[in-house]
Amino acid sequence: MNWTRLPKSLLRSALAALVLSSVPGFAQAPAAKATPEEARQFAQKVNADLKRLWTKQATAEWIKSTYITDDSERNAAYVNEEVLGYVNGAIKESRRFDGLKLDADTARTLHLLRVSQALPAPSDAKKRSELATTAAKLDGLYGKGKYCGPDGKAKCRDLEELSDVMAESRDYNALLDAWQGWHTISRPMRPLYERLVSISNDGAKDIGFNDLGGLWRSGYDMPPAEFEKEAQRLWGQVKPLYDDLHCYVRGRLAKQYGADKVPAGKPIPAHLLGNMWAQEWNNIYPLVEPFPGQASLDVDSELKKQNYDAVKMVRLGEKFFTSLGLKSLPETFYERSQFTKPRDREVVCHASAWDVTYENDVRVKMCIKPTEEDLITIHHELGHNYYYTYYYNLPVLYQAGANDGFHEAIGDALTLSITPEYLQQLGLLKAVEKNDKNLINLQLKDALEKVAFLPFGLLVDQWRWEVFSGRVKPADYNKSWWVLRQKYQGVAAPVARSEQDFDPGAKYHVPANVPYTRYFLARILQFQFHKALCEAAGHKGPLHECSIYGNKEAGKRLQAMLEMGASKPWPDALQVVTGTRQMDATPLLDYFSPLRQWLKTQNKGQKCGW
Ligand code: X8Z
Ligand code: ZN
Repeated sequence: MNWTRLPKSLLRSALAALVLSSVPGFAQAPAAKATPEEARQFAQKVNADLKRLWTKQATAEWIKSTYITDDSERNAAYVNEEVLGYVNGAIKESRRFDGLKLDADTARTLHLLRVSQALPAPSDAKKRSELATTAAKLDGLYGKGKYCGPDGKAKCRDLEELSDVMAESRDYNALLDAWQGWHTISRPMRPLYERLVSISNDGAKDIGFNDLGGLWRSGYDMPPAEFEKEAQRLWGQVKPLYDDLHCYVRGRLAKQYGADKVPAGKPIPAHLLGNMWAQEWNNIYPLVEPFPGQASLDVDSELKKQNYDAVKMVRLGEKFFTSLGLKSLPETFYERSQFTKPRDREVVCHASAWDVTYENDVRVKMCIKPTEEDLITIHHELGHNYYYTYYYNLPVLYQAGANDGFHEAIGDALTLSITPEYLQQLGLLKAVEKNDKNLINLQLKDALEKVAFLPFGLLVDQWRWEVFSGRVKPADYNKSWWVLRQKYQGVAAPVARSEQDFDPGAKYHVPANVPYTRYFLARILQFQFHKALCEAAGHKGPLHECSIYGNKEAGKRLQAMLEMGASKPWPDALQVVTGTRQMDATPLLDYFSPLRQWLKTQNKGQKCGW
């Protein structure tokens, strides 16, 4: 969950921030004149205290997420209260050192402390407790969400089952039923979410931010307003490519479902793209395959045929990392992880990676199925685990990504090296001849995952930032969500929506309060990493042909960045890998340049846009 630290990510982010103030042991008001040396000692003590407290918290959260009961929820809530109380007190006490000239590490540590929580609570104990309960309820509503048919009498289906329908069905009405069904689970979240926004905004103000969005945007080593512009700049770089992909896919969907259902020049109905949130479109590849009849890119059927089980898939993922000269994961990783969905209890299936003790007690929590999508997610999660495993010797406040987008990008960057040749070596694909048609097929398949995601990655927090700032009022929560989904993604709700609905809540990270811009950044950063690692590996030729599999030089370069954690501003970490200090979508655009040209010819004469 944090995914920059789930455990840190969700934990620290969402929960840890809950109990903010009034902590015994921390002075509430500035006392005697503080010195830089005191600040240094204070930072050290906070790191030591937090390691103990976060370990306690991650332990309780792990148990809760892998065994959801009233008891495990209550147990986790107790610990969260304790941690949140401590963190709030620590932030307040740290203000004694405002204005002092501190050494770089102390200053950075105190800054990281201040922005470490995604859900800050105000000082008022009653509000704090309401916030904690509200956050837990929202989490629970999502985790236990099920749809039992329009009349409530059908067999109840959870998100995993409904997502299978979204991925596999080509029946317009079956898709609509699954989509509408899942979107009913978030209706009861609306009043809770409204309270969450109001109280956590108070909490953010309490520690000196304009609102919670301002706090979230302060984690990027630049002023929040500048970061907002930075995100828009990156979006501007990739939007033309997204628009081309959108136009082509819409044309193909019109052939499948009819131009009355998918009209040219209009947004695409959100339930036809193979994914509950239309965030990644890889599941509809067979419908949009540019050159049918070419070599198959279907890895799923081989995984099933060859009886790949979860552990075998995870070992395969780990082998990619060790092929770069990175170390093996500790044996405890295999003993303690949750790889598959247990049959006898409720668990949180949304994939996450953890270091429970902040000392290399790394784990993943997943409900793995033998699909290519899950194989990719395994690499994504292992990217988090490898970050953990290389920075766990740092003080805990440095045990995080250079920024949260970095943490999300590591595993993904490696998956860009999962080429057809690599899959052939593994026996997961038949030989794919190198020719233009195969290349376009492959690039389109990649783009359905990587490029299609970009606007969604951006808009989730565009919506929350507006909600937190008060520009969007509760009476317009749902309307404003669809305005943004249309504006950025060019998708529309397949049936009329109203303010009875709360569609943002049907996406995990909203009720779980996990910031989302990290995934947008990661989709861009991973191509920068890939390009730089390919250069380190001595690759010559087009970027899309590079695989760093087995290359130790690339591994060394990556390791150097992982070991830094959050100890330096992110441009320093980016420089270690890429030699540059700016986030930049040019490598992504280079990677997809053959596809881009092909899309342009395909779309000629089409009515693109929406
Ligand atoms: O939540 C995740 C990961 C855990 S950090 C599975 N992702 C986002 C999502 O599922 O919405 C990865 C891609 C985007
Ligand atoms: Zn992640």
